Amino acid sequence: MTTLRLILGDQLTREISSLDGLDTKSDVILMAEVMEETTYVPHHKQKIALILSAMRHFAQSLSKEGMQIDYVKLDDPHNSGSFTGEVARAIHKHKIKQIIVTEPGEWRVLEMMRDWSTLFSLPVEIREDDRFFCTRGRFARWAEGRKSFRMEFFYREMRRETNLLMEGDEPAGGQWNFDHDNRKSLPSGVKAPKRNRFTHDAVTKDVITLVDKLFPNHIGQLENFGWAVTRVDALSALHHFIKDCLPSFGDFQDAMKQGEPFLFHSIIAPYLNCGLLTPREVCGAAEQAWKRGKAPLNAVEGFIRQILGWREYVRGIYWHQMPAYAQGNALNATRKLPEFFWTAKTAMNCIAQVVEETKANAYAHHIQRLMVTGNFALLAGIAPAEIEAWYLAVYADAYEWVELPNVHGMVLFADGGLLASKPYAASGAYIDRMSDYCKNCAYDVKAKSGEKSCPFNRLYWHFMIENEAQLSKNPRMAMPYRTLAKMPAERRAEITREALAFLDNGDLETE
Ligand code: FAD
Ligand code: DLZ
Ligand code: SF4
Repeated sequence: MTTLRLILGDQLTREISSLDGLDTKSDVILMAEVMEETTYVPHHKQKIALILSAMRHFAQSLSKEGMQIDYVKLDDPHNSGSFTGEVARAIHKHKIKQIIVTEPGEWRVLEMMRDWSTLFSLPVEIREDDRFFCTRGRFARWAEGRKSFRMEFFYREMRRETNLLMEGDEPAGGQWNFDHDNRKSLPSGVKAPKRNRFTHDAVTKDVITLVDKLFPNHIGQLENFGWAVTRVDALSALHHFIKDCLPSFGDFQDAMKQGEPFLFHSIIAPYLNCGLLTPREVCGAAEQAWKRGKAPLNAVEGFIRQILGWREYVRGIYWHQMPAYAQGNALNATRKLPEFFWTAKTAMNCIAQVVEETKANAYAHHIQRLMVTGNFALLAGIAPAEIEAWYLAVYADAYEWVELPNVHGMVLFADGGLLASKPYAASGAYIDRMSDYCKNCAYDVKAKSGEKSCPFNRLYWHFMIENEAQLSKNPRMAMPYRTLAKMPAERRAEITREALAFLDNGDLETE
């Protein structure tokens, strides 16, 4: 019986469950570059190039192992443009009797796959994606009966279950979390290490030419494309991080510096998410660095928590809550996304820097995403769907299962507090403390009112006023609401006037 095994662009690992039990003589592996996936949001050019080049390299490596690959390129004149269309063509071409696939990372694609059995009158086996530490069933058991979910408790269970950074039943170093040692701003003498980026082979060059031709209007530049597109190079990126960056990862995890897009971050999320690296090997490598005395515990714990904790937690929430999750809008945010999220043309230096770096690298680190662009979207009341589509498009690591909970839950509080206990709202003072952006800005971060006052200051109090009914009862918001309660009515009116002037008329440069 001829079996079709479909491998998606974010399933590029030899261990993917859809390959279990493969019969190299009779089975056909389908990999398809399709327009639907390259355009369902206008992905960054580097993201498309990374996925297509990694897909082509992966297909070559499977082919060398003697597997039968049906690889469909984006510019193939017969390409139907969708997964469903390509599966249909493959069924016809290879006289397929059953389909095996690993569950996709996005609800949208799962819905598509669920129709295939009826559509093609064939058995379709959708297998679990066992690359994650926590299965969907395991997360559902953890979530059962809880009104709100908190990452920290989930993370401790994951530590116990995986035995990562454990000494018997106790966490290594006697604490689960070393964040009080982290979160430093970058002192002037500390230099970020030079990062190893990768040169383009013939396959990548072809893909870059194709992407340039087909997606001229998508955001981003391809000149400085430096992503790894093979497992060998992704492993080399991991080892470079463990050796040169991990020791300082914890200390400067939250720091931002103009002209230093990567600092001590790993830049491996795109590889984890498309399958070139596995979370188990990454966490294992970090733990080994600590065991060998090459990296301190605060750094290693902080790093492992991002993967074993946050990454698994947001995936759990995505699958537990979808499809309703995407529809929530707890703070009734309705504004359109300003054009400067695409162009970087704004007098707000922090936003301009982050958007420029995003365009150049398809990358921004967590605090830039959360506390600069995310914080702005929260304070300005940008409609969830608008800003979610932006995040899904612009980062090389963006897939809905990980992007949506981060944006909808962590950044926008649009789930009403299911994922985070309070909104991460902050005024300009936070950005000033953690970065050097403010000293190069047309706005004055210390000013609370007036045309030149930092928009984050104006929008922060406007956000508190606008959402008073919803948020003032939250015990974790007691501090700002105590201050607001003491504010004279005239000052409240001034805040509203000035915030609306900014939101409705644009900032200094765009007026
Ligand atoms: P590092 O800072 O080196 O962290 C190590 C790894 O931990 C990352 O590679 C990633 O796999 C994991 N990780 C860290 N934080 C998170 C988190 N909050 N959720 C899930 N995994 C995490 N991450 C994505 O992979 N895809 C996304 O689409 C995405 N969208 C985001 C949107 C917003 C608004 C925010 C605030 C965060 C988002 N993140 C996303 C999480 C995080 O910002 C990125 O994983 C990280 O910046 C990637 O860079 P890095 O590999 O250098 O990470
Ligand atoms: C993101 C992406 C892009 C841009 N292009 C393709 C593609 O052409 N073919 C493919 O198989 N996968 C692609 N992907 C990744 C898919 O969007 C991803 O597999 C689904 O969203 C499920 O997570
Ligand atoms: Fe951003 Fe305000 Fe600082 Fe300017 S002053 S960089 S707008 S936080």
